[in-house]
Amino acid sequence: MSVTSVAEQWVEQAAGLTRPSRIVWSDGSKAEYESLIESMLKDGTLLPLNPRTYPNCYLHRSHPQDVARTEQLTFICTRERDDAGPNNNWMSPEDAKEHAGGYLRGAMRDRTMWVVPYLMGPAGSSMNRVGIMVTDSPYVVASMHIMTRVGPVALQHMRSDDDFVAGLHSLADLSPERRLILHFPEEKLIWSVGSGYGGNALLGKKCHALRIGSWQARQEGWLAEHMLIIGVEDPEGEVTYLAAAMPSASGKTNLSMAISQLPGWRVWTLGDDIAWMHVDALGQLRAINPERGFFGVAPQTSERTNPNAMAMVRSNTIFTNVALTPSKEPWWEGMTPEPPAGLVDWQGRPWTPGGAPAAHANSRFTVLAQQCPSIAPNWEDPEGVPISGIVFGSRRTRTVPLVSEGFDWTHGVFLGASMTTETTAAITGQVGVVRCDSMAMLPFCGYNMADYFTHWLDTGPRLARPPRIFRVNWFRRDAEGRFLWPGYGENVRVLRWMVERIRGQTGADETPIGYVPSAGALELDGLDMPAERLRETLRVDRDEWRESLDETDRFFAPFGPRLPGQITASLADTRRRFV
Ligand code: OXD
Ligand code: MN
Repeated sequence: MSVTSVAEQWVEQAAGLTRPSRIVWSDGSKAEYESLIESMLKDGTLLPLNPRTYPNCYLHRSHPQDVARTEQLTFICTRERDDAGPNNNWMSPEDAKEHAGGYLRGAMRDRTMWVVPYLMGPAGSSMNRVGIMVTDSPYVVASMHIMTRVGPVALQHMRSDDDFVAGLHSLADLSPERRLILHFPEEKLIWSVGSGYGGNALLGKKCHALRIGSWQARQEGWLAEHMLIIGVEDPEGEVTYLAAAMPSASGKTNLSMAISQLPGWRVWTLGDDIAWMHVDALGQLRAINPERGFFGVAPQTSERTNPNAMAMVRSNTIFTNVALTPSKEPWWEGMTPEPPAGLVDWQGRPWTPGGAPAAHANSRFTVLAQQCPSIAPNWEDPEGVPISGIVFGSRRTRTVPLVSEGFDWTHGVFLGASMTTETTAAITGQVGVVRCDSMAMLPFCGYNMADYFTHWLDTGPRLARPPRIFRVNWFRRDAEGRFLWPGYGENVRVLRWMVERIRGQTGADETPIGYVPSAGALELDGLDMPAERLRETLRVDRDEWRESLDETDRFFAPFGPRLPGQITASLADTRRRFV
């Protein structure tokens, strides 16, 4: 299929507003990528890294005030305010367009407007979706090449003339005062102005695959989730697929690429951030990764925490806001125990140890998924993979045990809805502030989250064998503040317990919050884990939980009567079980 008249009209409209000097349709080819890189090297948007040790790798330094997602400037623009819900900032579509229209009018004057048709999901899959974005940022076009499938392949997958999510992106003047990230789910439309940062500007990712995607998923009966996808292979070679939601800074990318410390077991990577999940004709939940690459956080990635990621970023990678060594290699906090001498910080200034971090805390790498040594051979299977377990992560010093399993689908949805995370000193200066982040979707759900919980609850009965739902917390600490569980590759021991639960092969003890592994059920061979310490990692404490359930109650309150009765009932049942 060639460009449709609807798409052409939309591009004309976008050009009419932004007035570019030139319009170029992106073809997604290698030659196009190379010429984008060349032009960015010429104008200083990219710096070359050491071609011997980091071939085809580049460093991009963003505007210092444009380094992260800006949730306060992100809006869901539905006709009815309640459809966006208390979980979103809301603006009426008219106000939003008037406001942002002012920033966008003439914003591409003397610039090239790239038209980027992109496909989210593997070619040939009934679960994939098309977007067409326009942008005046070559960095965004090159990054879209890595993160999505760009070019004719996208247009070929349109199922009708208007079967695409339209995205208008302009850097404009990059001013935070004139920045807005707007979603119009009723029009399948995104407007993003004033930011070149990935989460704001690579429109396929958070804007399309999660915010507009979650809206479409509810209408069409599927799930668009902020989840990694992994395959856990047992010693006999059988693979069980899991999807997992984790709040930020909870080791999601690390888990998706974990190297098993448990002999005979291995983890296959299918995705590190987003899962689109559909119920197939047999009632099986199946997941695809809509993305083609990883846009991962660099700091704390190391040979110890994630050797697969370290290997995959050694070539063909765009780094953003990392520090630079004198031999033109990237560096970030946590990469090596000691910083190398002579670093230049993320803003290009000579760096002195002991001051501000050399790499920005949200510095990133952008790289094709196929470069990951643990990428699953079937990660682009158009049919997706069958999901047997769903995992909700918490980051909590106290209260939440290492692992537990929900009683059933409804209880599992409650576990996801009441997911919590704790801020660290690095984030707020105040340790231990507990926040609710339902299904890790709080910043990404494109509609009222009460309706999102209802949609999850409604999905259960459509499944022949609903996946088991688990909750994990790798971050519980002892009285001295030490982590109780070693984490990283040892987390595979927990994954193994999940797989054995799914297969009905292992035991569990019932607690008020769900099932926890019974004595001996977690494989601990080779691990220094005295019985007392294990008990502490799995302990369910009545007083801690009562406090936590009060927090959950406070989080649910703004949703009012729209909150599904089953969620309220699950909370009340949990309270009752603690009496
Ligand atoms: C991400 C995020 O970049 O969740 O994946 O912010
Ligand atoms: Mn994410």
